[in-house]
This record gives sequence, C-alpha cells and structure tokens, in this order.
Amino acid sequence: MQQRAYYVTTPIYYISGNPHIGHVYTTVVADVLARTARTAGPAFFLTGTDEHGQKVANAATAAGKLPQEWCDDLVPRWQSLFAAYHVAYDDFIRTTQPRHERVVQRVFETLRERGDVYLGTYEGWYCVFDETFWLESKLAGGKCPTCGREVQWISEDDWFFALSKYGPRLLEYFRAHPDWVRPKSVYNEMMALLEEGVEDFSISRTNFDWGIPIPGGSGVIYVWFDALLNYISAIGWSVDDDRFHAYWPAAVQLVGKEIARFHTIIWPAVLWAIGEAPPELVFAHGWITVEGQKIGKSLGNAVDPFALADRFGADSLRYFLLREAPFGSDFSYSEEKIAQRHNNDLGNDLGNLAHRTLSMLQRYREGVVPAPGATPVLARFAELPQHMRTAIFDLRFRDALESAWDLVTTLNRAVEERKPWALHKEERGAELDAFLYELCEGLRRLAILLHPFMPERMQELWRRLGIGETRIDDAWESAFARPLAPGTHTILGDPLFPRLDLVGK
Ligand code: ME8
Repeated sequence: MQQRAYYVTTPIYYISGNPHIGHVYTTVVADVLARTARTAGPAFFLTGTDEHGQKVANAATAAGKLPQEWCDDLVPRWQSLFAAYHVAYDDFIRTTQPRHERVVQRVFETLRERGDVYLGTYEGWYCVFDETFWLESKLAGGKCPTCGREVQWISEDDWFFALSKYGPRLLEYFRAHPDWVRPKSVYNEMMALLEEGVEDFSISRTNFDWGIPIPGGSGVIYVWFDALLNYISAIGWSVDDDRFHAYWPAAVQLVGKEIARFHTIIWPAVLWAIGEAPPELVFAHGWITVEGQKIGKSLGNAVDPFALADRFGADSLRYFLLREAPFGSDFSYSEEKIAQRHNNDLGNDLGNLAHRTLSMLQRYREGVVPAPGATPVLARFAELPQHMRTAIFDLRFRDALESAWDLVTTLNRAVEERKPWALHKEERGAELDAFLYELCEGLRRLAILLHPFMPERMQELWRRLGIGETRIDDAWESAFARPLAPGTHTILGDPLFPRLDLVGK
C-alpha cells in the first residue's frame, strides 16, 4: 500500500489587507514540518487565501474594487511573500476557485439530504471583523468578546448546521483523544466549551452576496463553513477518492489559538457529518505580540514582513520565529531580539564555525577536504537526526534547534581545545587532517539537519562545502550514510550571517 503522505495545513488567510509577520509565522512552521517530512517520505503542504465574506467584500468596496478583482490583485502579494521566506508549499488554494466552490456546494447538499443542514430563522448578534455569531450572553459590554468591536443584529431565514447533535460525540472524542488538540491549555479551553454545550448555528447569509451560492436556494454560504472545507477540497474530496485518502486525515493542522474553536469543535462535526475522520492533530499556537498585544493588521502594529526579510534575511527570521519560544506560547517580537539571535546563534556560533573551518581549510590544505580519521564528536552525536526528527514531528522546534546547537557549540569548543593552528605548527599532519575532516563533515550534517529551518542559507553552506549544486534535501538516512568525500574543493566565501549593527537602523 502507498505510504500516506504527511499532510500539513495552515489557516487560509483573509485577504482583507496586507500580510504581516503573524501570517509568515504559521506558514514557515508548516514549511519546516513539510520539509522535514519530505526527508522521510511523501508530504503535502497546503496554504492559501480565504476570499469570501463580508470583511473581504468591505475591504474591496473601500478600495473601489469588485471583490474578485480585489482578491486577484492581492493574491500575488501573499504568494511572493511566502516565496521571499523560502516557503515551498505544494498547493495554494483560493476559496474563489471552482475546484473549491464545487466541493462546498456538494457538502452543503449532502448535509441537507442527511438533515444535518436545515432551514430555520436566525436572530442574533454578528461580528463582521471576526465573521462570528455571538449569543447575547457571550457579549462583553454589548460588544464582540474577542475583538471588542460593535456587533450587529441580524434577523434572517437561514440554513442551520445541526452542531448540537454532535455535542456528545465531540465530548467523547475529546476524552478519548486527550492529545488531539494541543497545546493542553487550548484543549482544556475547548473541553470547557463542550461541557457548556454547543448549539446549532447558521451557515447561510442573505444580506450580502460575496460568497458561494446556496445550491438551489437564495443567499450565500457562511464564510467559515466555506473556508474550513478548503482542507479537503484541495485534495479532491468527492472528486478523486484515491488522492483524497492518500492525504486525509491530515497529520497536523496549524492554526492560531483565536480560531481553535472553529477547527476543533465545528470542523470535526462537519467531517463526521460527511463521513470523514477528524485530523490527527490540531495545533493552536500562540501569538506574536508587540507590547503584549497580538500583532494584527487592524491594530496598526503589523510589521511589514517584506522589509524584515530584506533587513535581517528571511532565514534569520525563520530561525528567530522557531527558536525564540516553545511552539504554542505567545512571544514578543522586537527587532533587537531578532538581531540578537542573528548575531549570536547564527553569526557567532554557526556562521563562525563555518567560516573558521573553511578558512583553516584554505590556509592549511588549499581548501581541499583531507582524508578522514577518527570523528569522536560526530560519533557522540550519532542520534542527532532521529532526535531532531522526533522533536520536530512533536512540534518542539525549539528543542530540535537546541539539540543541533549542542553540536555547533561542541565543535566550536573542540576547535579551541584541539588548536588546529598548533597541530599545523607542530606538523602533526594526520591529526590535523582528521580534525579538519571532522569539522567539515560536522558542517555538512548541520546543513542537512538545519535545511528545513533555513533552506537558503543551508543550501549555500552546502555549496561552500563543495558538494556542488545538488539539492540538500536528500533523505536524511542516506545523506548521513555518504560522508563528505576527501578531495572535495571547498569555497570560503563571505560570512553566512554577516553581523548586523542595530545602531542607526
Ligand atoms: O482567521 N501571531 O484568517 P486571518 C501568530 N481566514 N499568528 C498569527 C498572528 C499573530 N500575531 N496573526 C495572524 C483567518 N496569525 C481565517 C482562517 S481557516 C479555515 C480560516 C496567523 O487572516 C495565525 O495562524 O485572520 C492565525 O490563526 C491566522 O494567521 C489568522 O489569519
């Protein structure tokens, strides 16, 4: 049987404005997972844009454009941003694509036939910003409890999704699968909501028309109901069963914690209603904050991610985002913190290890990799690939990076202890050869293991090691089984992570 692919998704982003660093964050995390998964087998990484709903329609109107025109104009900006951050997704879905719209309508029809979608009257509060319905009792001082904005009263005949019917099954599922929602804080919060009880909710809108039409009826489908289905429309649900089952259930669905409820309560119920299983894991991560506030386009604290990539280097940003905090927690963002990570971990530790190794190789061996000897440090780190892979698949990116940095620091320390310059002076050629070889092979292994995190810089390190233009992302096992060949010509080059001066920024 074909090995099921490691399927990883990000939320699809609203294109009501420009992307910011928060969007880069989730997408880069998914990229690290997908790149790591590809070192062991097939993977599929989906991201995309959420293009319907009142919020996008309002943004288009404000810009004097038709909604479709607005979306078409903005999508390339998102795609070029992800390219600037070396994100290699397998598919980019747009909810205005016919392949998606067809599936949404089919799901709607299937649920209507089953009685899980029924006609009723909706009266209640709605927050346009969050595209969310709210019970009166949940409002905070009459306003939206999540964003604090004004809510509007809506009264219309709507199609409802019978979520309440799935309440007991959801509770049972949560109890039987205590790890299916992570981190634990989010799991507990969702459990508390389930224990309070869930209600049916409206999945159609009639007061505006920027959405997928209700099949055989009037109005459009509620944007969240439409959006969630992207995860299965992209992989051919009801169109190509073999393809669909090669990916589904997803290995992991990444979301920010503010949308955990949609993904862990509504989403599994919709999947059950169409006879499919929930994803294996929903990981609802924390927020990047500035002065304690979530970065977001509406708060005016959004940072232009294009400018950041220019200033610090996209790979340094990727490293920062994954190294700065345990995945799941909030963390605060500042240019000083990015510069510190760049200068210390990347410049002083990894960059310096590469630069001093390649310089010594030039000085003592005309840049040519010498014959190998004993490699005691590398022998101690034989388990590093398995260790890193386990940590990455467990979404403990910081731990994975720290264990790679153990090797970086150990090799740097070995340089101080072995003093290759003294070995050279004392003409202990064989020892010097063995040590220089170990450093080069250590760098080669680091390039392989850190490639998912810093694809461009590690490919460059690979090139400097003289391995040529071949792509790094070999299967890890076979790449480790084929060590660096003696006689390889290395290239010194400029520092991989040139020091950044924050003064005068
Ligand atoms: O919610 N810190 O889209 P959206 C960390 N279209 N991550 C952040 C962040 C921050 N400050 N700001 C945004 C939507 N994100 C819906 C999703 S899915 C079927 C539909 C990331 O454009 C994080 O992943 O508001 C968050 O969940 C997502 O962007 C929200 O993007």
